[in-house]
Amino acid sequence: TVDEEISAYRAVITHNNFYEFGTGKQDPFERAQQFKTDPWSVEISGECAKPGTYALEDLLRSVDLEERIYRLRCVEAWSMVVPWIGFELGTLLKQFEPNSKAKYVEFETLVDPEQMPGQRSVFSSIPWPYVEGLRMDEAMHPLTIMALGVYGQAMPPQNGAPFRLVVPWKYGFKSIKSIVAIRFREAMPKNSWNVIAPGEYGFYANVNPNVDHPRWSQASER
Ligand SMILES: Nc1nc2c(c(=O)[nH]1)N[C@H]1C(S)=C(S)[C@@H](COP(=O)(O)O)O[C@H]1N2
Ligand SMILES: [Mo]
Repeated sequence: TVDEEISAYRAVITHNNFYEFGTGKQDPFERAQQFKTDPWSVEISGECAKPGTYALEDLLRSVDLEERIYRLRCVEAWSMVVPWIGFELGTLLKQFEPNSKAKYVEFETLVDPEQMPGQRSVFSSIPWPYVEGLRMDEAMHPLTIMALGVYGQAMPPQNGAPFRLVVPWKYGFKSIKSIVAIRFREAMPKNSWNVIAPGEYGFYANVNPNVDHPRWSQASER
């Protein structure tokens, strides 16, 4: 829990960043409602003993769901307090038996231009897929969760159904949505926003009000 009031449900499900559905804050809410997330499979690869393509329901068989109330702070300096439903990422990753070369974990979002209008644009803002990554110890940290829902209900599509990462001490762009691939890597993954604007966004992206974004202050949040 956190020492702040939970944000309005309406705000959490209508003010989103999910560029696959457009760059406007309302675009994901308006355009993602028909997004198909069942069946869903996840490809596990890289430095581990049990790579493969797994159906989401098989991955979820042994996880314990719990509610975690976290701040989500976007690097744009707005934030929300969200009651997530999820499970510790570490409990999932251990199932695949990562080896000693697995220094990082890389995540990828679905690419499906038919369903995701933001991926159809010729002037597309991002090279798809959206990619994120964590150092292994960050991925195994008990505060790092995979979320399957908000406010006691299944994840709305605009918030990253069927499951998305939530890392409460990092800027929101690290918390990648609608994950279809998890890769154990020796090399540091090239995360999307670092590739797009290396002068503005790094890999670690830990929330720090004392370090301003090159174009705006991070001292406070809206
Ligand atoms: N695949 C994907 N994941 C994403 C994004 C995105 O555009 N695509 N936006 C990120 C950003 S910038 C933020 S702030 C959070 C927003 O999560 P929310 O819409 O649930 O508040 O999602 C992150 N995950
Ligand atoms: Mo963000």
